[in-house]
Amino acid sequence: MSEQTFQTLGEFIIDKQDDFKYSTGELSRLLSAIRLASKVVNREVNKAGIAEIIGHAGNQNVQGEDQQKLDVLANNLFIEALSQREVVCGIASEESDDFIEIKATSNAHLNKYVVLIDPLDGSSNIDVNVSVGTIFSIYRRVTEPGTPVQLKDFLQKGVKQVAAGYVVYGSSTMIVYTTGNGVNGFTLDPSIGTYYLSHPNMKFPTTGKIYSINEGNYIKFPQGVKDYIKYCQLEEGDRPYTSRYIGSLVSDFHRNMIKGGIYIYPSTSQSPKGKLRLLYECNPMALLAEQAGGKASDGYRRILEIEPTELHQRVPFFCGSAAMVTKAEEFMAKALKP
Ligand code: P6P
Repeated sequence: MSEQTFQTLGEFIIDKQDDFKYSTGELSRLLSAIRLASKVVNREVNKAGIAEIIGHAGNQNVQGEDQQKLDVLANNLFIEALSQREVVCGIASEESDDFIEIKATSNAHLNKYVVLIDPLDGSSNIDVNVSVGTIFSIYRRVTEPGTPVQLKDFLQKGVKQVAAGYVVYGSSTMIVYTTGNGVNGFTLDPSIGTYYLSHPNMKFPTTGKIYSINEGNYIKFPQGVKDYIKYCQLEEGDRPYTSRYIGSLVSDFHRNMIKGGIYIYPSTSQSPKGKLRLLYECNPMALLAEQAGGKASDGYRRILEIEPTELHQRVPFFCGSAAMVTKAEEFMAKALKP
């Protein structure tokens, strides 16, 4: 089948615009801005090895993690692309301590969307040529258009997301996103810079045989997680499962959504809240998971119902095939019983 028969991302965004009540095209323009920035980041990621931009930028981000030069570049590219399209009034990023009020255009404060983004998740993988990703989450502001954007515009439950998605810069580059009507995946043809609808209506298999967790932290895990890992490894029924852990949330999530599986980043004795951030990692991935028929919790509570209290807060994260997440939750609950 020739490429021309595949719908492009641009055509898809326009076609789906009517899915929104009172659609004014603003969300379409927002998604197009993400599409554009992802192509530039893709180009930079793909030449990182030779462009003298790998390695550390010499700074640390709000998480105290070394910022890779590409982190900084990706952050700036997405902020620039989103600021110039007069649809966003504020941005919060893993790479920025506080949220950013958009003032690039005179009426930016009238815009109705805020975006939360992890511009380059898993960036420590860049120097070893392993796939990385961008994760984004989109909300309507809760404060009045025309007033300055406030923290409460960002501290919204995940169920309030208008759209969410990721870019995976892997063996091919894909955008996978939802606007609340299912999940669709688009693959970039880098030779012409066009994304084509390659994975329509993506669905998490209800169960699977892959578990993704950094077992190097085993001794620091809660007992329920230790018990679940042992369950996965037991020779019984359809087990033992396969362990696959790339160290890049977007890549582990993407593989599990296609093949079936569970990704777990639990609390540890060292990090009682886990490592992943609720607002720009767990909430968008949880919305995608649920829209694809999967499940996402902190081991006990639905991720999308957690009331945020701070911009960079962390939560434990169990996400993937619904039956597998439910089974892991059963072990977590059982371990709490006296
Ligand atoms: P660890 C990358 O830093 C990230 O946020 C996720 O993409 C990834 O799954 C996880 O952290 C890896 O963390 O502690 O296992 O190296």
